[in-house]
Amino acid sequence: MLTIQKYSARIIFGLLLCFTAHASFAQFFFDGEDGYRLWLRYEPITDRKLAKQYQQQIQSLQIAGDSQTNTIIRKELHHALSGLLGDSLAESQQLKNRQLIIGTPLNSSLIGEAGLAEELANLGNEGYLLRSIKLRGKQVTLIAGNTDVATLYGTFHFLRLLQTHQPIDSLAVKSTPKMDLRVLNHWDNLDRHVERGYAGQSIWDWHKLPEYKEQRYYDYARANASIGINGTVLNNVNADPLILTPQYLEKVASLADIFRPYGIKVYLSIKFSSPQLIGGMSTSDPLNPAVQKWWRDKAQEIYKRIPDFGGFLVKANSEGQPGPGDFGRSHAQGANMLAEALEPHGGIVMWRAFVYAAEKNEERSKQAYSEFKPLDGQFHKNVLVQVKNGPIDFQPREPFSPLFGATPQTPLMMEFQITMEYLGFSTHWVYLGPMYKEVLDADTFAKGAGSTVAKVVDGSLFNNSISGIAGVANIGTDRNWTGHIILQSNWYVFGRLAWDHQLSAREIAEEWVRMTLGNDSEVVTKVTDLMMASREITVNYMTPLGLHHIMAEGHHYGPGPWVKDLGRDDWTSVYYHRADKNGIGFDRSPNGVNAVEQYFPPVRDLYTSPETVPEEFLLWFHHLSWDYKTRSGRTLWNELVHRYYDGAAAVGDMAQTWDSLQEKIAPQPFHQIQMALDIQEKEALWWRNACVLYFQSFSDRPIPEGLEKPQGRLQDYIEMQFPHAPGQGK
Ligand code: GCV
Repeated sequence: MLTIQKYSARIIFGLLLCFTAHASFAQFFFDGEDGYRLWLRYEPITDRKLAKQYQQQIQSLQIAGDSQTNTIIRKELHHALSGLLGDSLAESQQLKNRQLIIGTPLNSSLIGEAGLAEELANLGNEGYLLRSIKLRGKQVTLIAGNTDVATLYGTFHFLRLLQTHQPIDSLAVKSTPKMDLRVLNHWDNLDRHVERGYAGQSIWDWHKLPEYKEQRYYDYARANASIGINGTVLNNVNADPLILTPQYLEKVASLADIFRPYGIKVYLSIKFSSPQLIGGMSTSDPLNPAVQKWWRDKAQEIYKRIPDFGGFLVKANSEGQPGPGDFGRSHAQGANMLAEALEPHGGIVMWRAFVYAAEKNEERSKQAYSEFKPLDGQFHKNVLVQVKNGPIDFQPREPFSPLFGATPQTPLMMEFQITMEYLGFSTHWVYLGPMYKEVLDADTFAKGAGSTVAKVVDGSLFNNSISGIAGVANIGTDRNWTGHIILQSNWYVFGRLAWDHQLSAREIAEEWVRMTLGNDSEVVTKVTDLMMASREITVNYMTPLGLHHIMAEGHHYGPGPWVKDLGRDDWTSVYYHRADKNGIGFDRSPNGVNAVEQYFPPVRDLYTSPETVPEEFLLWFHHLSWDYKTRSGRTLWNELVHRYYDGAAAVGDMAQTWDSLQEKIAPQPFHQIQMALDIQEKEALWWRNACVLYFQSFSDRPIPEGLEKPQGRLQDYIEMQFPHAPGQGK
């Protein structure tokens, strides 16, 4: 019945669209496709031949064990298979032909018999095998791992194959995660405001916890488990000390209980001055024995409530946050004090390297390296230093941070931003897979060629005993979780790359499209192509050729290349682009602030000269004349303007391609994405016009031939105000 209603609604919608402009009818359609189900939709496989093949290959289930995780596996499989194939499958504890068998060597004798002992021995606690084999004369499919959670991961892998219409008749998959810690960082405040969040409020309803457990918490855990995310930092790095009070720890424990069977550990951001703020102490000096004891006691209190608590994330001596520097101590001394408190319980410290201070008198991009490189070797074993992908702050494009590769004795955790602080909030279609890959695949040359950032982060380059990656979440209470359905793919690609950074951005995009928008080949090809192009398009209309940090001040919404005269130079735009009548760009070569010296040769040498630096970083590392000849043969001015125009025009093309898919995408997602593209098109033009007019006021050169004049007056752009733009820091 529901299905009939759904399809009639689609037909009526289609008819109406024949007569009506697209913007006016969305509110009438409730087709259930509101984005809430993310990539776990399990829509019926309409290719009957394929559905039949799957049905023949899997005729019954045998799921070993009765732990909470086993129950989750059971429910997920029944839900998924009845959605995909229209039938729920019977479970049987007897071995049958064409059975799907799921278990560990401990809970399933069949897994023990399957001759997989050697392979299982190398899988660790999270890896899994998917195998098509003959067992006691029966043809079966196995999902095997050493733990229940590993088999949950294997189950989601198996379901992904079905959702993306892959063959399952001769499976020989072995999969282990490349990083140990695969963690989301929520910048969520206790009042539910999300710093740099654009998808509604925080999903944690602290007020109603611990008793009231929203369905969303379980669905969040499911979604994370489906892509292998195994940790979550619940609160903002600009931390509220109250999170460590008994009142809040009780709430944290209730979330930890929900997440545990999904293999997800809970972590907390802490305020370094908590001993003073909530402990009644007169100092938070990490070398003070009473302070050390306070943290030891606090750790004990936490582990009593949450035996598998993950540990602490710390933003210290950064952007006004307290830290060990306030007491004349180093970052290592601060981190180690916390590490000692957590160590007996198996917890870890993720200590952020995002530090820069006005009084340092050193260019901002260099400061994290200068601060942390000398501390290499001084951190305890259970400390990871968490480094943002680039040396400044999650810009649309940055070179990789020179810290990657520079600290052989200190495990470095990658910090990516999934939320779109500098990339159009939640209305710009920007798939971040290519950006994450660009950074992970970059070669640091720390130990010669092939020393990629990914190998630093996964611990293989320096044989670190622990490794990790964090993504600043883009999740909120919006029905579709991320404000824009396409941006769900950034949560997805983060998790998939955290598990296996060797996957390509394209294959992950395609997988996501198939699961989220459908397997129609035109949809898959066109949407995947749009996703793959989207990041470069945005770089072009926002910050081409290595420009950076030219967003509006504070909220970072829209262009603000004119921003100057703030409390600190390195918060302004003019500090970063340095446009004047002679040219534009930041000279970070040896003739300037010499940031290139922080990279290993030959990267250093490549970046040193404008002739050899990759053009996408030209103005990041060099200040060049407006008439400098770029690789296209155009002058720098003309090339810059062309990039802005190309970027803005490409959004119009994206919108057209999207429109061509109208018949093939469910009405709600289609319409929502269409409306977002309208906004993006408008804002891309805003970026183009404002930046070109502003930089023209220095270059004093005409708009290149063949391009229309930018619309509007520069002064009007400068005067635009958005006091209530979402996501601002408090
Ligand atoms: C949570 C940038 C953001 C801040 C954020 C900070 C950080 O500066 O604008 O909102 O604070 O990075 O990563 O700590």
